[in-house]
Amino acid sequence: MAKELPPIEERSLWEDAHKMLAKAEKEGIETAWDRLLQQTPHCTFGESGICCRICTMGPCRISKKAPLGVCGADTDVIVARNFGRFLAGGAAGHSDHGRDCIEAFHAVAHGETEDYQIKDEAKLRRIAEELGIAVEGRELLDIARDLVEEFWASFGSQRSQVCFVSRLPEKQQETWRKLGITPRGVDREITEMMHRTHMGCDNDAANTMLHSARMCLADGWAGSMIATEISDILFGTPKPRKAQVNLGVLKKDHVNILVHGHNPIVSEKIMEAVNDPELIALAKEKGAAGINLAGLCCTGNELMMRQGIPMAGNHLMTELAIITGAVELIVVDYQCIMPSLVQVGNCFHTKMITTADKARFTGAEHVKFEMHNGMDQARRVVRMAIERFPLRDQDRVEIPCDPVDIVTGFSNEALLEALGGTLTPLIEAIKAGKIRGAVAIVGCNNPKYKHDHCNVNLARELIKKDILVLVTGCVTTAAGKAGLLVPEAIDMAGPGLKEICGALGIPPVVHMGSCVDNARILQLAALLANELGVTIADLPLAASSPEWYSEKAATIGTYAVASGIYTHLGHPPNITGSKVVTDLALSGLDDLVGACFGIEPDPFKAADLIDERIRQKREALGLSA
Ligand code: XCC
Ligand code: SF4
Repeated sequence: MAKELPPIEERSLWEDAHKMLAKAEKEGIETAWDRLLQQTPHCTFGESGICCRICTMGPCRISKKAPLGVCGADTDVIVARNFGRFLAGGAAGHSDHGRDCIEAFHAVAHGETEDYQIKDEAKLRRIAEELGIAVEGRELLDIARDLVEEFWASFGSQRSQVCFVSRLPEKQQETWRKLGITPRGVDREITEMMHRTHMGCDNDAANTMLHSARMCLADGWAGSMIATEISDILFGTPKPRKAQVNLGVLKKDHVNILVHGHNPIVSEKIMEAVNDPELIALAKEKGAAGINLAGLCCTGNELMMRQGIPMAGNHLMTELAIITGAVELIVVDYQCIMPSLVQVGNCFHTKMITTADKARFTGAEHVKFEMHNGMDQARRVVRMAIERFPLRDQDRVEIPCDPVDIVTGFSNEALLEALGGTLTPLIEAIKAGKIRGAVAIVGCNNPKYKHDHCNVNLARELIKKDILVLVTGCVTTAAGKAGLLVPEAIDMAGPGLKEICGALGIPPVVHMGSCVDNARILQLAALLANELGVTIADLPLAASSPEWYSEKAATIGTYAVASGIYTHLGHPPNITGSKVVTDLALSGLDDLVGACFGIEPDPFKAADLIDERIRQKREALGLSA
């Protein structure tokens, strides 16, 4: 049992984190690392997934002495049910975010708001056409209304499959149909998971696992994909642009506002409000040089991808950002927001504002954002931040470093443009072995690891092996801070990758967005598979989430595997108490969907594991290893 915290340098890879952890210690402010120590050792029943709380004949814990729950459920059933519900939480999170995007799009299409507009008309028309909606000679809003209905239909169970399954190669659709895992409707699959895992329903672990796959596919190919496509339509499809990352993006002489959460619907309006000349004048009246906006986590990714707004930090940097003492206000929507931010804010003058009725925090102030009042509410929030500037104690402010430059904005549209309009140059580079494959490194931070050590080192090792790396979510900030998201990073890449990225003027590690934007990577995989006349499982692709923590990350991993993409995780989900479930995850799924999970905490060994997988896929395609 760990009795004390590791030294500060062992808790994070970064200087900005070290300095803020030292400041926290000096000022007696508790962080996630302190609380992890208090929670260690963790409950081993929970860790291996063999504690069942599904009914009140229990709770039941499985042991040698008591191998069955009161109802007779064994460890396999219990673990599969627990894991299914865990994944349901992740699918619900992304997909409810997607639903909020449809509501916004609905309001725009029906003229119910002036605060949101259609920014990318061409993308709206393109997607409508792709989904079989007539576009010729029709008004934009007419098309938009039809597209809204198409998206709503992917949430219920009105159709035999969600809309974007059509993006997959026919052969792969056939595999899913045979296995019975074609997702029918986002809400239907999540609800069915809750039903199946009620006491006395699905008591066959493998069968529950198959439904897990189907439900996660509904998230990837509908909930998340719809969120991404609508966000592009409403706020613009990302294009390559410069931005900056780390705590150095905060400014000592400015009013600093942080946006945290996931959905761009709130943060985009805050960004408009900070540029309002009246509010800038007010900030100056209060003694500030101006208003500075920075992002955290995924809403930070959304703003950075589209608008170049700087990123203050990823998941484990959120408490530390407040500890700079320079933040007037943090405005949040939902997901991955530690409740401790209220407590840390109370140690300073930092105010926390919540905006969604489904994510309120005791101790924070609630400013409800709705479609018809988004802009007014955003101005109100920015004004509150400005009013707090005079309360700041400048003697306690410490901005620990200078920001690092990055290039962001690689939507599939932008990637295609960089390639000259077709995938051919990329495919040729893959065939020639100059780019041996591609790996998406995605997901979170977890204080059980040295912060960002695995995220960064895995990316570094893979590009050395001529493997293109795509990043989203909290791995983005890690890669950015390590200097991997600029074209000059090709100097750290193998010769083939260096040549190709150098010719295209792109970094060897490409930022593709937030966590829902992993759907962009699914789409890219499908485009490549269709172009080559194979399935996604045949491609030299892999995914990895080295420092994951959330239900959503597990759901992403599961839809990646079910889509045919081998997925590495730094540590297993809480399933190790069941041999059936663990074997399925680590190998059995390979026979069914052509991919499985691999577990390895060491990033250097993980790079070899992934490299070996890519080697096999290349050989099967008749390409040099
Ligand atoms: Fe959350 Fe998306 Fe994980 Fe970061 S990467 S800690 S889920 S913010 Ni999604
Ligand atoms: Fe126990 Fe079965 Fe109830 Fe779970 S469902 S708590 S194993 S009796």
